Amino acid sequence: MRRYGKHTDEDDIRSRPNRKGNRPRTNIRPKHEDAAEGMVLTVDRGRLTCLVDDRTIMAMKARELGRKAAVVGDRVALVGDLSGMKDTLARIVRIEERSSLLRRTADDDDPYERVVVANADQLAIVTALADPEPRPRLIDRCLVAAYDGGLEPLLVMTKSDLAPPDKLLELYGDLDIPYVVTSREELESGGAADRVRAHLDGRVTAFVGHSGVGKTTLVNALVPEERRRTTGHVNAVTGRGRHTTTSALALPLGGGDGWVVDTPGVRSFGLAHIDPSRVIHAFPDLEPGTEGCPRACSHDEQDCALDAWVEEGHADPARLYSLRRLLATRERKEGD
Ligand SMILES: Nc1nc2c(ncn2[C@@H]2O[C@H](COP(=O)(O)OP(=O)(O)OP(=O)(O)O)[C@@H](O)[C@H]2O)c(=O)[nH]1
Ligand SMILES: [Mg+2]
Ligand SMILES: [Zn+2]
Repeated sequence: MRRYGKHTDEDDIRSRPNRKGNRPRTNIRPKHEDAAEGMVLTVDRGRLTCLVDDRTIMAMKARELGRKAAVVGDRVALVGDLSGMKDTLARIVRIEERSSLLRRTADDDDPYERVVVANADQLAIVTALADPEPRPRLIDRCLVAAYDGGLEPLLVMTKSDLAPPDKLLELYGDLDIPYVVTSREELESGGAADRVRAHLDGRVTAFVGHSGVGKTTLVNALVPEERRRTTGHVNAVTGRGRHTTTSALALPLGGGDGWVVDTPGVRSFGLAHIDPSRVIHAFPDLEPGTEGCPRACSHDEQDCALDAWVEEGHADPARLYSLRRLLATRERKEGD
């Protein structure tokens, strides 16, 4: 996997301008060839906090980027004041190509697409076993968004001190998706962080889920306090005195070389941007069976070839059931 920010070899960045001697001579200088490489840690009203080498600097988007917006996890090229000193502002002149993109819409009719995070390789779908109640349809939607965006899913079930995980495990235990169950007690002993961390090392993991499921609690258990402090993130305090996350924030994992991205709680995970025909790509074990399907088969209709194919024993029937459930959830309007 690619290393970001802190893990980037500084010498590598500094020596880059010298390397142009190896390239054929040309009079056309690439724009901003002396720009520094950085990673977007958080975005707050047009101000982006970026990690450049070991410094946290504030930046804004340069006019030349037009309507293109940088999001958390983006690798960007920065010019201008890169000192990171108070009241300085660098300019982001380029957004590098993204390896993945987690997107959602507020609901399925919403044409406005929100990019949640760029360049994550894993999506931790966090669900509380109680308070708030688990919402399987929201989980299914997050799964579709993960597969569609090129992220591997991880299920995290929190608050097992309040309710047992049995029902959810019945639904998701056999889907070949890694999962972790955590409790208040294990949070305090450090056991929860250890078991989640085992899935995070060397990867960029975005934590998503309904508000109050325990995403920030978990992220805080995974990232040592001094690392959290450097980004100076401020969370809003709700009327009930609870802290709720208001913007996505990338943090370097403690005791490993991965990244975790905490995100604000969502009510729904709209999939308006996702073409249902792409959902099948999340099921490589079923995909060969679609060869016998009628043209433009939804894979959720009478003539779909998958039923016969699975009956012949080419794939686990539970997988077809799972595909159909995801396709059906895509059609529903409600997020829960
Ligand atoms: N009983 C119990 N409570 C937990 C557990 N994990 C988190 N909590 C509590 O759940 C509440 C919400 O936790 P947060 O971490 O703020 O939830 P969040 O998912 O970040 O919420 P948003 O930022 O609003 O999306 C807090 O009061 C936590 O102390 C758990 O395993 N068991
Ligand atoms: Mg939070
Ligand atoms: Zn089909």
